Amino acid sequence: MEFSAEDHQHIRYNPLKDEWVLVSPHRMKRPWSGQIERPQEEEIPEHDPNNPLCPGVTRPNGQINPHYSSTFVFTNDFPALLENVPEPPESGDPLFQMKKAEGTCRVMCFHPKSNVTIPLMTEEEISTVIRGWIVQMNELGEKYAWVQVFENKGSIMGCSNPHPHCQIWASSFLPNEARIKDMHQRKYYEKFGYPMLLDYLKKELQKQVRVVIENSDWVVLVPYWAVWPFETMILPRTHIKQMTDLTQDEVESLASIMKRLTTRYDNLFQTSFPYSMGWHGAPTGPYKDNGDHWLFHGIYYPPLLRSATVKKFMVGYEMLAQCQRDLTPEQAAERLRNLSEIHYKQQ
Ligand code: H2U
Repeated sequence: MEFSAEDHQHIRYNPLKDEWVLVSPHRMKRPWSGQIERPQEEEIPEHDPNNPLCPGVTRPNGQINPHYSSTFVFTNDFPALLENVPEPPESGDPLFQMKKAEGTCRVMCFHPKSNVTIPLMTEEEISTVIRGWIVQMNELGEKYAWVQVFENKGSIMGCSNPHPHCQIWASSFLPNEARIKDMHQRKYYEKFGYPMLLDYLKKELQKQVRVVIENSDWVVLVPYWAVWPFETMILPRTHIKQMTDLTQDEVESLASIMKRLTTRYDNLFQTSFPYSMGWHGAPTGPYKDNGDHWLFHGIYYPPLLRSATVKKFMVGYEMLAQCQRDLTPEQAAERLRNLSEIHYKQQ
């Protein structure tokens, strides 16, 4: 029998993280009798006077949000990272290591209206969000090693508030994902003299099997090593190392491709598509170097697998052995390619 990646199980390598994923495409045919998620709450009011992220609302800590008309950033009232804390003592025992962790956490509201998600925003509004991220990256990146901008969207992803927003966590240390990706991109650069992800993108553009959409500056693809069913990456065509390097044109073209991608996501199962997404780029602050091995990129990790109500669980084998997927990345890319860029709510 001849091997076909669409039919036969195999493992694939992720060079960014030095990890493997098990791909089992034959399992796509199995019936689902497990958990069905409740459809997400679709009818969200434009303004809720009890929602602490809305304009003009008094938050539980007594602070009053301004009547903001575009984006609004504030320090998280319940931050996981604080700025000034005592340092733990040095430990000589390799089995009991602690290190200092300083940082700050912020919340950025994307839009004054609670029912306007990224795909429903205008490109200009999304550009304003990206410019807001750049301001935060510039400011926090002066001091901190890593500034993680991330959006948790949908209650299925643990998002506690339907108002469109993201979080920004800045830390004195490199978190695991950053540290591992930094290490493997650096090794690749030292070996081949070229950034790993630019090499990867060149090859994906030749193959065209996992590319979903493109514009003059950006490419969206389902990575060869994707673990989530409809996981995608947004990659720049040129050697951009950090979000703060973007030109005005690149901000606008990024806003455009984000809108196109998230519209396709919403159209896939005709639902406000849940995901965790965020941006990775060269480390900052005390960890900043020339960053030549880095390519700035966005990552979307959506949990839905078959419908608006059936999600992929990362449990069992994933927790104890390694990640596994049924749908191949090529099949996922084709599904996403075949979708309309007119939002189902606006048709
Ligand atoms: P998530 O929905 O992604 O969990 O983000 C909401 C964040 O907003 C959460 O981190 C913060 C929470 O701590 N928050 C405030 O800082 N103040 C509030 O009054 C409500 C929520």
